Amino acid sequence: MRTMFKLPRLLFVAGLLAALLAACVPQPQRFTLTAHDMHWDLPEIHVRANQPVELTLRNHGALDHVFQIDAMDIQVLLSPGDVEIITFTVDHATVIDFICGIPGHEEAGMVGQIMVSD
Ligand SMILES: [Cu+2]
Repeated sequence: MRTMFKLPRLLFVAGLLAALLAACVPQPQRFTLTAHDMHWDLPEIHVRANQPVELTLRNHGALDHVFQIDAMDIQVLLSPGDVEIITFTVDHATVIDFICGIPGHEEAGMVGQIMVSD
C-alpha cells in the first residue's frame, strides 16, 4: 500500500524543484531601442549588473543604421524596418556608450549610454 503514494509525492517534489529553479534563474531585463533618422529613442538605458539584458533593436527610419558598442565588440546592421534581438550580461557597474556606426550618424546625435548598476 505504501508504494501507491510514492509516485504522486515524487511528482510533487519535482514540481516544487522546477518552481524553485525558475525563481532562481534571473529574468532578462527587456528593452526596445528604436533607431530614427537621426536619433535613438532611448538616450539612456538603466540595467543591473549580472542579469542578462535582452535588447530589441528596431529601425523606424528610412536609412540604414548600425547599433554599435565598441567596448563589447557589438555591431548590428539595421536596415529600414528591421528588428533584431541581442542579449548580453555586464558583470560590473559601469557606463557603456552606444552609437550608430554609419559614418556621420554619431556626429548627428545617434549616441546613447547603458548605465549599469550593481
Ligand atoms: Cu544611424
